[in-house]
Amino acid sequence: MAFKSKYLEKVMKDVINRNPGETEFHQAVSEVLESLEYVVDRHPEYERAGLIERLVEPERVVSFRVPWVDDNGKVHVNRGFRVQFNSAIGPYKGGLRFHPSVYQGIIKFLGFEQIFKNSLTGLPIGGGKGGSDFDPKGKSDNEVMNFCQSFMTELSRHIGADTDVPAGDIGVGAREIGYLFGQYKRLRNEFSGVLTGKGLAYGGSLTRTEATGYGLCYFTEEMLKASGKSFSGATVVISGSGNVAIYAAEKARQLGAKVVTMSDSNGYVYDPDGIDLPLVKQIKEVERKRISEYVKTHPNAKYHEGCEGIWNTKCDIALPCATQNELDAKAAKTLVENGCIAVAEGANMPSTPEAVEYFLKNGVLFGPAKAANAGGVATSALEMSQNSMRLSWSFDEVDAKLKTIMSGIFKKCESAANEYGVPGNYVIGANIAGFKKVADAMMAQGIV
Ligand code: NDP
Ligand code: 2IT
Repeated sequence: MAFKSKYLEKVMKDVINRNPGETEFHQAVSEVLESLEYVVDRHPEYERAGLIERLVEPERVVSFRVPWVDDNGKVHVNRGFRVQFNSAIGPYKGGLRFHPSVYQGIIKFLGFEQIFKNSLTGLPIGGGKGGSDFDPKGKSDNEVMNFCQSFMTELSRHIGADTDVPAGDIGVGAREIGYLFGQYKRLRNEFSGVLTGKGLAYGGSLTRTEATGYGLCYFTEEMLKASGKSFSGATVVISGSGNVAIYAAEKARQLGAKVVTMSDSNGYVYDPDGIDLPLVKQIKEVERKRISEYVKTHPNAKYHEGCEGIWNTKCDIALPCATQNELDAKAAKTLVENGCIAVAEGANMPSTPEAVEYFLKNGVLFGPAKAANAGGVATSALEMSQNSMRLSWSFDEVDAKLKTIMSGIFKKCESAANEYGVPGNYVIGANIAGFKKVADAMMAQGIV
């Protein structure tokens, strides 16, 4: 992590010293600051205004106790977070993650990434993220409801339709959003668009469920098209089997590709005939079971324990859609050796910095998370628009807007990369394009 700019070097050092142990947060900041080397040289006014120092310090961090009672009457205590990172261009916006690995460093990395992602969408949303170390796996619906109600009882003090609008992420889907929304409405006596990803019966938007996965494929298709390639006839490896993975697989197939893998945190399935998506939806969305169930009805498919082996599968396109740092340098090398031409990140920060560097050095088309997976939050912003208007758009209307937004994001990444002399480097392109709008707004609003 050697910076040419003394200013950025100092900011990075301070981030490490002031946020001890938050390694994922350090990683996310370091990746953005590396791209900003290109910008700070041209804009000395940023240093005078302490702009980068302010950007890396959340506007507000809320951490709270979440007590809840299980079905046997036993009391549990989890920890809840909401990091309101940056509101320069709109109300804080970003998901909630419920997973045992959650601690402040994870929520801060996600909230920091969200600032630039949300800016890239072109819509008026600031950056935030929240969550808890609660594990919904193996809990009854009643236990999940008890937890969500307790979590919202505190969170409701800090959010609002014009202040901060949470949504889903790992472990938070339609069920959890429903319980959270119900509790907010009850506490505030207010029916508002305070959460997105809501059910269609109570203010949700069509296409939101599909949006991150579909958007990922729209972005990837644009990236492929710019190099004269496409999804058509391609073999695709997808990791994860949650919301993002499932709808990425659905769209990749619609675009003519064959998806051969899906995974969960226990292992992965390889199906040479192409993944049977209705079955995956049944196992994961309806029954909430493990992906290993898949092979019980598909004798041609093979289940492998452990997740790392998934990247040894020969493919043209890889879409990591599970979690952070799931794809390392060794995996990147294997993918390249096996002829992979494109990687686009459905998950947030799934590739390690070394893997990203390897892809870029070896001419792999690389779509970074904050651009490639922005379709989810963009459609959340469309849900907010519909809530404000008290109207609902059709599936096709929202899908068409999503497609336009994703191709707009690709163009922003492409042209920023060209402008700064690194054509094809969409990592630098996304970071700079996302940063600029936020920086302009922060400069205009004074020292706040
Ligand atoms: P889900 O909870 O629906 O699915 C998560 C999937 O990833 C599951 O298959 C899960 O397996 C797997 N997974 C989770 N943690 C790990 C881990 N530590 N190691 C291996 N596999 C793991 O979440 P989403 O699909 O919503 O989110 C997936 C990724 O996409 C995350 O990085 C999220 O931040 C990102 N994202 C989500 C958006 C959204 O709209 N939902 C928008 C943009 C990005 P298991 O069931 O075993 O836990
Ligand atoms: O990482 C993400 O962009 C999300 N989890 C979606 C956030 C949102 O507000 O829809």
